[in-house]
Amino acid sequence: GRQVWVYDTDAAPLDLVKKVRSLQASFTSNRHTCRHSSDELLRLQRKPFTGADDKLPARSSKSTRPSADVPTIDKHLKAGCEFFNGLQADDGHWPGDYGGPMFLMPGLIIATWVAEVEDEVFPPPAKIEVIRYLLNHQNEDGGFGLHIEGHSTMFGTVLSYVSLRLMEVDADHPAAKTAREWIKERGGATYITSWGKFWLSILAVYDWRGQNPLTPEMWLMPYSFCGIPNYLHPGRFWCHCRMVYLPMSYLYGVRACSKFTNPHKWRLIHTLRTEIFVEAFDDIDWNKARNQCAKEDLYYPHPPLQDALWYTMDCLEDVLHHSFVRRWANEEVLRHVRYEDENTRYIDIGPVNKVINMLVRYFAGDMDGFRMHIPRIYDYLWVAEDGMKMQGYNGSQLWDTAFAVQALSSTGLHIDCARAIYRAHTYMKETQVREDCPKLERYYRHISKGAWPFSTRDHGWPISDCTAEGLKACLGMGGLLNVGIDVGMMLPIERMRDAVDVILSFQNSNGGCATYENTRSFEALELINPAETFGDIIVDYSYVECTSACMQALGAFSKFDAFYRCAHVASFFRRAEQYILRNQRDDGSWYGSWGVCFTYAIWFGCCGLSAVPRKTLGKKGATQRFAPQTVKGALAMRRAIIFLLDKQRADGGWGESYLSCQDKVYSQIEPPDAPSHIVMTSWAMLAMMQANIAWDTTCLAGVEPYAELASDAENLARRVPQALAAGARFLMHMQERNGDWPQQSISGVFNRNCMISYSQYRNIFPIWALGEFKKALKVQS
Ligand code: LAN
Repeated sequence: GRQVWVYDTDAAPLDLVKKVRSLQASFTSNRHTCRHSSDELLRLQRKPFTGADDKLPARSSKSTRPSADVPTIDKHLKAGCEFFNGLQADDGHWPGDYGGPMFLMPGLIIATWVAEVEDEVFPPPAKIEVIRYLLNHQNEDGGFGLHIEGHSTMFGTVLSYVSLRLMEVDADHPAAKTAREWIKERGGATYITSWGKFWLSILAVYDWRGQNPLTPEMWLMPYSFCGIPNYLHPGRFWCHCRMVYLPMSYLYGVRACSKFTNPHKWRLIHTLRTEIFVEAFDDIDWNKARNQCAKEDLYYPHPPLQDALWYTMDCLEDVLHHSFVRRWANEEVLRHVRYEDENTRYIDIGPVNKVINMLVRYFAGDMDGFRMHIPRIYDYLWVAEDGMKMQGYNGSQLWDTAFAVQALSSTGLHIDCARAIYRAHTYMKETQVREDCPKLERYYRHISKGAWPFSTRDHGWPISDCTAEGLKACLGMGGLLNVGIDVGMMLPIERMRDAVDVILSFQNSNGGCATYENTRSFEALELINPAETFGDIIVDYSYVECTSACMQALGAFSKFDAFYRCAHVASFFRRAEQYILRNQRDDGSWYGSWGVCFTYAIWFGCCGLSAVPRKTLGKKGATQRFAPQTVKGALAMRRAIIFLLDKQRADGGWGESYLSCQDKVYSQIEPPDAPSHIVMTSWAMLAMMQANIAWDTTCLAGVEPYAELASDAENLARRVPQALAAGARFLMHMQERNGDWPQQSISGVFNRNCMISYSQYRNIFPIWALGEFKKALKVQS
């Protein structure tokens, strides 16, 4: 699954050095035409893959849209699958762009520059693409966002500006000038968020005194004392949060910053110090700067309690910094950093700790460890039409492949897709994690044997819903035995049971599942979230998406092996269903934390509820009825469908804006007559079809307490198929002539406020929704 871009020198007769120079000096951004969501540019990227001529007729006008009948759908599905299967890599996964956040590339640029390996990591062709990327994502007002579609923020602008300058872009370059103006108009770089302050301190263009304490001593606290859990211990934080603050605390603890022997570099640092602040560097009041943050960046403002805490810690810092405890703490932190590096084969859990861990090894003088990091940098870099970016992970390989298998299987085009499915299955099998990491407790790790990660086996961190989707995809192979996948190739039952063990282990006391681990502390801890731009990062909470995926996997597994830990599975379902029901909003929707947004979560909500095994009441032969908890589920799904029906747009599709995620209120893509979103249309359709199947009204008619359900049934039974047909026609209408679908606005999210691209979704989900819709039509006829 490893994805590494290599520059093909034979294919580029250009004088690269000259080209870099010209980019640095005068290249004007083509941002107005080269946006992430531009259809035109994506076609440029995708064309070479297909080799096939146009398979579908030119896009028709609204009145003559493709009709939603089985032969037409089949034609579109065939074209869609052929195109999509052409993108599959030999090892069975679908490589793709997992960019979006804008604060990742600057971290890497600063780290490589400080550790003096920038020319090795960014040779001239890479440099061209990095500059292109940064310029392409500058906003019209001169600033840069937190992510590619976001409004300008101090965090994005200062870091991107500094990156351009480290890439030797001239200070007089129009992009640099406008960015600098943006920064200065808003009070200068002291208003950058705490993570920005961290990066600038490493670069020596900011003073560590202007940073709230990142005390490494927190790692010396006991995890629990006398059996009483210490809920403040970092080992109880969400793994992404703790793995970022871990190496940060080391670098803070030793006040790491660039020590240059190179006069050219020193000069640049001094120039930067004059460029990004409004006052002279030596006049900056660092104590005041500690808590400054631009209003554009503020998503989670510090509560006063937090400021009091940092103030106290800051007073303690003078003592701690020079004490033996600091050395002791740093050593402990270093052990954790090494453990993380080694157990992820130097990929590390994410793009932020990857780069900071690398710097820790550098500043600890461990040059062997540092060098081990270098080859794994490329796993994070991706080249697309907008340039070279640092991705949000080392890829989304397993996640996309698991969905792709389910989508392709739904089409019924088993012969056309046999090879792709077979190869994908191989990838799934290879990627399942086969063993736990060593010394789990010592390093606060959860079990991983049997789990699937999000990307590759080398990365290896187990995730609840990745395990669930992985297991679902592997189980689905059972239905494809007649198309070249024989029983011997199936994932062995012991390994499926390992996956079930992992899934069961993920359930929290509230019935839900979190992401990588169980919830280990309380929501109140969010009060000490110091990252102003992100929400809900301190604790690993339960999520509707993760819980639902686990329910679906267990549901699929229990059809296959009904007796394995069946009591535990039954109790899992009972509690998980309660969790999902409790988290439904009054309007019938669920809030989505990892995709945009309500549409995504409603899909999961409905799939989770419909996975609950149907218990029937009454004697054999008599009218069979749902067990009460399942009827509650049916009612909940009905409310969700009504919510979706209300949101359908005039063109037949659904289109939710990323603003839903940050505002937590449903918002439509603007303007109202803009085309709907193919991915959200697919999620909405999948949700409605899922709910419809599970919601078997005939069982309920005449059953007194549930009469409400049956009463409205006819009305819905008419509206839902119409809505589905309109959705299907919209999806087919939007398809490109070569079988691809256009890339539209961004559809992934994390920590409420930062968006992330899932570039395979535009093929996977329309195929899946059309596949299921075709099945539903066939059942009907
Ligand atoms: C991801 C990507 C996958 C995602 C799903 C599996 C889809 C989700 O259902 C559970 C959460 C998870 C695993 C997830 C969590 C947050 C991640 C790791 C990311 C969105 C990819 C990048 C992001 C990570 C936190 C980015 C680094 C930024 C920090 C604030 C540390």
